[in-house]
Amino acid sequence: MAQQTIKHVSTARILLLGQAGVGKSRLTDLLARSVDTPTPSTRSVGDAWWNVQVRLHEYPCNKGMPPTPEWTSSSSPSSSHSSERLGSSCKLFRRRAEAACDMIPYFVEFYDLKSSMRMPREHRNRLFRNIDGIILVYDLLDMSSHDNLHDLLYHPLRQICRHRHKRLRPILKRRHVPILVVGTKLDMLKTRRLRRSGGIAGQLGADEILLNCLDPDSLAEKSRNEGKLRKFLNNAVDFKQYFPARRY
Ligand SMILES: Nc1nc2c(ncn2[C@@H]2O[C@H](COP(=O)(O)OP(=O)(O)OP(=O)(O)O)[C@@H](O)[C@H]2O)c(=O)[nH]1
Ligand SMILES: [Mg+2]
Repeated sequence: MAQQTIKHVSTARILLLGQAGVGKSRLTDLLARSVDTPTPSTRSVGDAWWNVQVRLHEYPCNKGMPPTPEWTSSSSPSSSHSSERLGSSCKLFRRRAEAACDMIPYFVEFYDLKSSMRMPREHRNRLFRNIDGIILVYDLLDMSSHDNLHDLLYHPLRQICRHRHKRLRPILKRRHVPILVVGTKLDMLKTRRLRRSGGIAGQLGADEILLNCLDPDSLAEKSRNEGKLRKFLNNAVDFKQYFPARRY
C-alpha cells in the first residue's frame, strides 16, 4: 500500500437506500466489518440522523493499465549489448509491475439513515451532493421493497446530477454515480426466484448481490460478492475523482 499518513487519506461516501426493515443497518455492519474494526463501535462515526460506519478500501492506482515490457530488438548488434538491454528492460518491467500493483488507501463511509429521524431537507441535500456511490437495498421476501427503489433513488440522484454533473435532466443519460443493488434475507428465501429481467439493476446497468446480512461470510474475501463490492468501491473512487464535490 502506498505510504500515506492518515491526514492524506481521502474519503468516499456511500449512501444506503431502502425501505424500513429491509436490512440496511445489518448490511452496513457487514460492509464495514474488518479485522482491525471487528465491532460496530470501533468503526462508527455516528451522526444525529445517520449511522455512519467507516472502513478502509485499497484502490489500485493503475487500474486498467497492465504494465507493458519494453521488448528488445532481435537485431541488436552484439549479444553483450543485447543482454544489457534485456537486463535493464527487465528492471523497468519489474518497476512498472510494482507501480501497477500500488494501492491507494481510501476511507469509505457508509451512510445509513435512521428511519425514525426526520432529517431537515437542507441537511439531506448537502449530504447527497457529496455522495460518491449508492447501494440500493431490498428484501428478497418482499418484492414491493424492490419496486419502491425507483422512488427512493429519484431525489438523491437528482441532487447528485445537479451538483456533480452540473445538469438537471436527463439524470441517467450520461455516466451516473455508481450504483450497487443488494437483495437481503437470502437465507429465508424458500424457493430461489428466477432472475427477473427488467429489475432495477438491469435498468441501471448495475451489479446485483443477493446475500444473508447476518452471515459474515457473505462478503468473504475473493468471493464473487466481494469482487462486485470491490469493483463498486473502485468505481465510487473514480466518480469522486472525475466529478469532485464542490465546497460550499
Ligand atoms: N435472516 C435474515 N435477517 C435479516 C437479514 N437482514 C436483516 N435481517 C433482519 O431484519 C431486521 C431489520 O433489519 P435492519 O438492518 O434493522 O433493517 P433497516 O433497513 O436498517 O431498518 P430501518 O432502520 O428501520 O430502516 C432485523 O431483525 C435484522 O436482523 C438477512 O439477510 N437475513
Ligand atoms: Mg436501520
